[in-house]
Amino acid sequence: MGEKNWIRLLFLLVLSLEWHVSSVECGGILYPQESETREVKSLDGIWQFLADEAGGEGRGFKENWHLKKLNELGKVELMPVPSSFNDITQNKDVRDHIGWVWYARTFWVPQNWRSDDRRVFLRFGSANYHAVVWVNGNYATNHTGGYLPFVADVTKLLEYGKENYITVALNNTLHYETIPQGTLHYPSDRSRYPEGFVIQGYNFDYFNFAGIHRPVYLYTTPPSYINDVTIITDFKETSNETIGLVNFAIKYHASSSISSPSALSCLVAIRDDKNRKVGVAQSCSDSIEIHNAKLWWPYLSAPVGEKEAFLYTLEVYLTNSEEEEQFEGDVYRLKFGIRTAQVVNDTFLVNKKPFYFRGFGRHEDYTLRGRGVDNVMLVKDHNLLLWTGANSYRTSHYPYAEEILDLTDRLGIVIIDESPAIGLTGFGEELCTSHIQVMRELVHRDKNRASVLMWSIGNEPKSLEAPATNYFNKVINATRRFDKAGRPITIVVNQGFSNHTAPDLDVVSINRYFAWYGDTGRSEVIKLQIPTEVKSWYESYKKPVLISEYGAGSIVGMHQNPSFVWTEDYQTNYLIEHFKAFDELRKEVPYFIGEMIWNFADFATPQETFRPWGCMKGIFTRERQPKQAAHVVRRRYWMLANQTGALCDDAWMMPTDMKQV
Ligand code: BDP
Repeated sequence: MGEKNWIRLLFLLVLSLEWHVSSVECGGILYPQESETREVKSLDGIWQFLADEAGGEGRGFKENWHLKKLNELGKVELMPVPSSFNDITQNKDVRDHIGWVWYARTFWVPQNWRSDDRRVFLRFGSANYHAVVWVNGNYATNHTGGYLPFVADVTKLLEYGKENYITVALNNTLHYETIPQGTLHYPSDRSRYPEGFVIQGYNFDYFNFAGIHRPVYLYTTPPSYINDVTIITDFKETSNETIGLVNFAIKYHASSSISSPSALSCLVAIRDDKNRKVGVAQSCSDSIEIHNAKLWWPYLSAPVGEKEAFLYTLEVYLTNSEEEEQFEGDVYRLKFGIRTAQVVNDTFLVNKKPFYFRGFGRHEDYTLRGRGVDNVMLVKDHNLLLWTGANSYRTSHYPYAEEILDLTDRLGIVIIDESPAIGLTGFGEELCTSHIQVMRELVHRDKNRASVLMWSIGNEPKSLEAPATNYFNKVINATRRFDKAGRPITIVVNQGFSNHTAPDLDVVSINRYFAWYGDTGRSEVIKLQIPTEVKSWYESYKKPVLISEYGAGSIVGMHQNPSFVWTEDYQTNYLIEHFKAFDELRKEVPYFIGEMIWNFADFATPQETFRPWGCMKGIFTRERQPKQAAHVVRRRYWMLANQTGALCDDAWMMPTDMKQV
């Protein structure tokens, strides 16, 4: 089947289902949370899994698999959720599968969830890339694009006090109009290729993991419920205190039993880390001033005596009574930080102070689990980040799990939040519509995150193609409309823009691999080429410049002196040469705003001949053990923390083991 027919078929399949807008509408995507009025039940665990025929439309939709039990249709595999499915089974066809796969499981819904004063929602943190969901054989929802959450009201689909059955059909194919893009190729010469042989091409170098990657929850709300919360913060300094300004807007759904939506009102309280009320309002949209406010400072940058990453809680009561104690409504609590991020005079300011990014590009990539959320890996990764002294990373090359952003909010790690738009080409209308939809969903999910301080529209588009500038202007303008907080916006580029007309970016982020892909092994060029490059980008676009990627691969345990490519020695030497170049630039120009190493850890790539198994540019191995370079990076990042920290206090600005060296 040709690619066009396949796309049409997918389109028709989806249209033939009752298209449910809940997943694309913005609202109702608050993270499931228990409260006085809400219950949460996890559907994570071991599901049944069946891969459909590879490459085409498969049998599942034609044969209505959603009306049957998966284990009656074929030999099912055991599949953990959350996880990518690729590395779990012993079956090569599953690892490399292209097309539909089916997941199913049973679950119980308690009898006491059946009542007129409850609604039940089903929420997926993400499923890559196209998911269709049924509950007890009835269509519930669908979502396209992966990496972002989607939710469906399943109140009427559930059987209460009984066993229920959920089925998910998931397709991992990428097309020219999806974000990210891909191509499908079906070689037809049967003397060379077997029936069903399909090749999925794409413009990225990471393994195309797929599966139900993030937690699946059922949660309840009252019939009238809090549907969305937006918090925008600012602050002002007086001679003796910092006053935090917290603007908030609550959206709610009013049940049909309420005489009028205006019968509902909001009681809002802000609580500090000791659960003390520090501000209140009686409105669903207002501004609260917090006296002696504590700001959210990035890791290792809080002024002496202040905490990093201070978080407040916005506590929202939706009520139809005046009294909090007797309210009949909903309660939701959201953590937030008071901080600002702006680009002013070519400088990136956090809380009105210059911020220098020292960090990494990363991947959600773990042995066996692929991109599946895993608390062990999450905590380990962030412990390693703190150990290096890094203050930031980019969610290259897609939005990361909400559970990860919970940690960065808590730890003060600044996030450049990237969309899954990688390697874009063509820049047609349909692609633009998908891209704007992804940005809408991304901003909606992450708009209240203390740690998210810049949006990245995408990575390494073919930006020299003439329509790119206009295309990106549309996506950027849409993103500015979505993010009422006005965070700065970047695109990560490795080519310029045609006619030197950059879209309306705030920061130019560039990926550069001098002495790796070009002048391989000649690290002496770095200290010339890096400053020349950064200055020429600034001259062209007059925007602050961030080096968002630079790096060299190394095979752990491989050494050679004088250094040689792929050895740990070369990786170390290559990074040190960059550090010298960055220091020169930092002395010379104000618009050079940061350095991010590619990559934090080694990660899986597709099977290819020029890489030994994966991308080996990590300063940690895929098992999260340090390579030689990690120690050198750590020295640099702690030194930078000392130079750029708001106020230096040697007692806390250097880990003890480093002071002894
Ligand atoms: C850059 C990409 C990144 C790659 C890296 C590399 O942004 O995803 O992994 O190159 O080649 O172009 O290692």
